[in-house]
Amino acid sequence: DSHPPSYPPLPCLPSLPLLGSLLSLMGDQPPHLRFTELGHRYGPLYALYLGPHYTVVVNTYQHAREVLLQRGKEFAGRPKMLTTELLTRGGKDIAFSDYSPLWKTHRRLVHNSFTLFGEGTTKLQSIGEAEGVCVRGQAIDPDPPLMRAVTNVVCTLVFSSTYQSGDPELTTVMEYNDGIVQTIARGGLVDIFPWLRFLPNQTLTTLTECIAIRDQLLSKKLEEHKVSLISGEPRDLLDALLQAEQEEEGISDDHVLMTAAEAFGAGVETTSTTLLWVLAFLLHHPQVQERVQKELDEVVGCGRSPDVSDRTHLPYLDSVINEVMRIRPVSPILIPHTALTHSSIGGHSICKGSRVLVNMWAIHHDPEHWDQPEDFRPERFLDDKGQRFTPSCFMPFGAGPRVCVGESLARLELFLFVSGLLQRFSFSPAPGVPLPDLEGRLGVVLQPLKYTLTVTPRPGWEAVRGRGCGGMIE
Ligand code: HEM
Ligand code: PLO
Repeated sequence: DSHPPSYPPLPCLPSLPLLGSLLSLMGDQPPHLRFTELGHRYGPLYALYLGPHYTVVVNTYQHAREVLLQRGKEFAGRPKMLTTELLTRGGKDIAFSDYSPLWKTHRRLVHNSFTLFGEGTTKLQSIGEAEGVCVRGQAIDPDPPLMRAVTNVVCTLVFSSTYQSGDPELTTVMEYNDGIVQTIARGGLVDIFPWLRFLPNQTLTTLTECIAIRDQLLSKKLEEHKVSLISGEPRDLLDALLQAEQEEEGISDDHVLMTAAEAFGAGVETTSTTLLWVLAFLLHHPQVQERVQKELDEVVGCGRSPDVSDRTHLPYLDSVINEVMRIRPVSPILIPHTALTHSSIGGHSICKGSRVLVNMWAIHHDPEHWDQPEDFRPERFLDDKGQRFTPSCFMPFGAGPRVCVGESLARLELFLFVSGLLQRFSFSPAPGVPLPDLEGRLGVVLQPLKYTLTVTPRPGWEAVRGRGCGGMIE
């Protein structure tokens, strides 16, 4: 298949030498909304130039299925971008690594290790209790305590360590992480025109500093693990990777570090962001919160914490989590894909090396597939018997060869956190403070803007402080 198939080319946005179609993208609108709107003007499948890079934008479920599933392997490449090359030491990770044998190995190792240490074992069971979030009735910013709780879970799986609130190492982790999130791969100009790195550039300075702090912390963890590793008895993901380094060809310390760091970064950022969206929507929809709590009271009661085995009996809770991931996908345009060979989408030829952006936002808001897509309606994910129902055009984790490796872990974590929180607490808007903005801001993930809320222990849970809770204030 060395020749492009002879199908008609795609409609292409107007483009200038050097700049490409960047003029059409200028404005305040975040890319996922802009791409959706351009789809209304040019048709749902079109191409544009991001600087020199020919980029295809996919806005419908049909075409996304071709790219991710039917011809998933042909579109499983990743472009090289300056910021992610810096972050991953030249693609020695999973998410930003091009299609390669090592990418496959890393996926398998992370997947197996999460199955071993996360899902179905006791390591995660206890998070509901250990990380329960406590408060007194004043307005608080839910971000730091949620972030700490989620960081601890992921830290347990990756490094076997947990942090008390106020631990300086935890503060360091949260700070460098935030710095990376603010500067990495935001469709920023240095990723389009790498020569801009030779001019003074605040994004790159911040990113480089944060990466240096991350590297120092990681090297320490790596050395500690190397000393204490017992062959055949991995304690966590880092052990599993180190063991693979000894047994398999081609894995270096750099690969181990980058893959562990990425699982850590992805685990923390995505889960905490989704939880913030859940709480933001519950503040707007108090009746949804009440219905989740009613379901929890009936199925779990208040004598014990919800655990994995309750999940099948809590379909409404699941539908709320799904509806949040539909209406505000944390990764609205996934990660850019590239065509590894000449291929086609929707009967149009796509040349090898083309970049492909799958606009999951447009798919999750497509009126062809969703009735009143802008409304928050968890019942979409239930059938008429109140049982789970998942429309196939719901793909918050992507699909195919590049599907999120953390999907089942993420789902389990979201379930344990949301059920644990709503069993014990009610969340309401702080008096006199506006409801959270629901537009959000697109960085490397789609985050809600900062907001505050009040937390009230539910009847029976007033004395919950002092029972090992994480501490939402204090
Ligand atoms: C990739 C979503 C949690 C690790 C992805 C992609 C999406 C996604 C959309 C890109 C798929 C593509 O490019 O086609 C989410 C969501 C999460 C979540 C919505 C939680 C709500 C996690 C967690 C981990 C993780 C907990 C932990 C390790 C990864 C990795 C990739 C990835 C390593 C890259 C896969 C590859 O390129 O082969 N995720 N994710 N994610 N995710 Fe997640
Ligand atoms: C988050 C900040 C960390 O310091 C580094 C990091 C690693 C992996 C990235 C993650 C960040 C953001 C969310 C990403 C994840 C890989 C897959 C995930 C992009 C940058 C998503 C949602 O696609």
